[in-house]
This record gives sequence, C-alpha cells and structure tokens, in this order.
Amino acid sequence: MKNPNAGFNTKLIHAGAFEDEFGSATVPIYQSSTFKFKNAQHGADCFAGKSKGYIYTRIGNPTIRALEQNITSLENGFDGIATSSGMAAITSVYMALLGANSHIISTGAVYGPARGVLEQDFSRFNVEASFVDTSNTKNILEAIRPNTRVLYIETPANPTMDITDIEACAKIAKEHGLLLVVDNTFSSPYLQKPLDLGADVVLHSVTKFINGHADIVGGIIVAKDPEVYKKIRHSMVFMGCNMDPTQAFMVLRGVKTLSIRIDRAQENAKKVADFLASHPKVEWIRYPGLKNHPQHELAKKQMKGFGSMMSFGLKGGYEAGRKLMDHVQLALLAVSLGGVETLIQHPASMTHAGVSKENKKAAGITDDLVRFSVGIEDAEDIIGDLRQAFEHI
Ligand code: LCS
Repeated sequence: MKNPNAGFNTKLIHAGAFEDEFGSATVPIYQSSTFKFKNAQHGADCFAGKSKGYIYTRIGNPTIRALEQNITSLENGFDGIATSSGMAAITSVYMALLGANSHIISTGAVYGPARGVLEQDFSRFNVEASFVDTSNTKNILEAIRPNTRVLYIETPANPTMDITDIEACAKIAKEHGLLLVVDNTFSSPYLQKPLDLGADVVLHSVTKFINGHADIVGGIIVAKDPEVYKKIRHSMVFMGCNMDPTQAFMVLRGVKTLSIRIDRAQENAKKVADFLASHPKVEWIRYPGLKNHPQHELAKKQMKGFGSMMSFGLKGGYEAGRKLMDHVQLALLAVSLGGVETLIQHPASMTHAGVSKENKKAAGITDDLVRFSVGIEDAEDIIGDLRQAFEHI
C-alpha cells in the first residue's frame, strides 16, 4: 500500500498486499513448503540474512507475510508474526519473554489454556505465575517480584468482561522493567490499540473477530520493538508454531470486513444487552456498554466501541442457564466467539473447565455465568430466540 497515512478501513483492504506478475486482486495462496534458490550462493545468502528471499514456509511465506504486514499496520506495530493458533501465539510469547526462574503476572480471568500452560507446563521449568484481578492495578503492584519479567493482560477478559487499564499497566511495566503483553482478541485493533496505549506486544486469536467466519483457527503477535520482535520470531520458528498459507489467505479475506462486521455486531449487542438487563429471569449482566459495568468509564476511554461479547447469570443459577442453552434455536451452543454467527456457551464447564474450582471462583468465573457472542444476524431474531428459550425456564 503506497499511502502510509491511509485510514483504518483502507488498511483492512490493502495493507500487506503486493502486486504479482498477473495483477491478482487478492494475495494468492503460495501453497509451497519450500522455495527455489537462484543458485548456491543465493541459498547461502538467504540463510545468512544477506539476501532477501523465501526459504521454507515455517520460516516465512509470501501469503503469511501479507497477513503479518496487514495486522501490523492495523496495530501500529514494528512487525508481526502469524501463528497456527491463538495458543501458539501465546506460548511463543511466553517462550520468548520468560526464562528459567522468571515470573509472570497475568489476569486472573485469562483464557483457560493461557493459564493452564503456565501452571502445568512452564512451571516445570520453574517459571512462576501470579494470577490477579488486573482491573485493579493495586493487585499488580503487590504481585511484582524481583524476577517478574512480563505483565500479561487480557482486556476485556474472557469470560468475565473485566476491563484492565492498558495505559496504567504500561506505566507500571515501564517503572518496573517489565514487558507489557496484551491479548486483544475480544476487541480487535478496530476497537482497541494496545501498542498506542504503551503496550510492548499485542496478540490475538485470529480465530475470533479478525477472521470472523468460524472457519479457521489462527493467531498473530505484533511487537513494537525490533529486539522483542526478533526474540518472538525466533521462538515461533524454532518451535514450529507457524501459520499455513491457506489459513493466512482465509484470514486476509476475513479481515477486510472487520470494521463493518463489528459495527453491526455491537449495534446488535447493545440491543441484546438492554433486553437481558430488563428481563425478569436475568440476575446479572456484564457488558462494557452498560452503565452498571464496573469499568464502563474506562471502556469508554480506551475502546472505540464496547464490542459484542457479554456474560450473564440467570436467577435459577446454572440449572436455568443450562435450560436456556438447551432451548436456543438460532444461537449455536458452541465455544469460540467473534464470528458472524451468534454463539452461546458455559465457561465453567467448557472453555474454563481446566481451571480449578478455587481459581475459577477467585477469577469471578461463577457456575451460573453464561457467555454470549452476538453475531450479525437481525437483532430481532437474536432477541426473539432468547425470548422463546426463556419461556422454557
Ligand atoms: N485468547 C483469547 C482471549 C481466547 O478467547 C482464545 C480462545 C485464545 C486466546 C486462544 O486462541 P485459539 O488457540 O483458540 O485460536 N478462546 C476460545 C473461547 O473462548 N472459546 O473457544 C476458544
């Protein structure tokens, strides 16, 4: 893209795209595991980093590169690294930025496996992890140890919808020599730009909003600093967490409509949240766009919109929630989120089933919590579906 000052929507469509000899309108799928060198010297120069050229798809590939450059431009970073899944992005970042005997502070309600891999796997290398309610920055300050290296936040958090102040965290990270990593999956760069707010690294499960069509799994990392970028790139390549070219093509197609999908989904979400907030069978609802959300003002400040994710509990607790999930007809009873279709799921027994009962309780993931990802169908149909399901409770 020639204009470096192009707007966000223009970048969605054009950033990272390159011209090929046929004038292809889309970035082609370079479904090749390896790339021919011009001669022996060129091969040696590519490996030595003296010559440009693709070598092997685990290390780099034109289709994947286009996606990395596209998302980097959306996040205003230095460079990006696409990965096979969101978890591959998370583990590549952990591997690159944590060392033996180091310590990480993370959001208590972080996506279950992002916690589990620290507790069950990285702990074997004496990596310590503290999970705290990062929406109160006092908890972060209290958790800092001499060996703390990384402050990792997920905001809004999955599934509690707690919001953490990115700018305040960046200030703490700077003062204490930590790297601030933000999982931006729930917002996407359309609604929130962590690097602009002072974060060092931003990552996504592109499975969700960025791809948006529930047809691939993938991840991406964008770093602000070249040295941090190099470290993470190294970990990704050496652990073999790369994305596949076809996956990258799908994401490049999906991301083009990111802003119009999110505009529509969050317009629907506001209507759904208002419906749930006034429904007599609903005990509580957490949606950043509602004034009763504890960090509504912070959400207004650091996000461009409130998104389309929400959680709620019913008066009859888990049993009532289960009946609701068993009777919806339009919403899919399925994990994942951020797609064009409306999804409903129960984190305590599904996405966060691997988190212990005490840790779930401490993180605010109660048994009655039902998570709702609002899609881009007609709002009246989504609400109508909930209304008929409520009649079974
Ligand atoms: N970060 C967040 C905030 C997530 O919600 C997920 C997946 C991941 C990272 C991991 O990404 P993946 O490897 O799945 O691409 N969250 C899921 C969820 O809430 N339901 O199913 C998956």
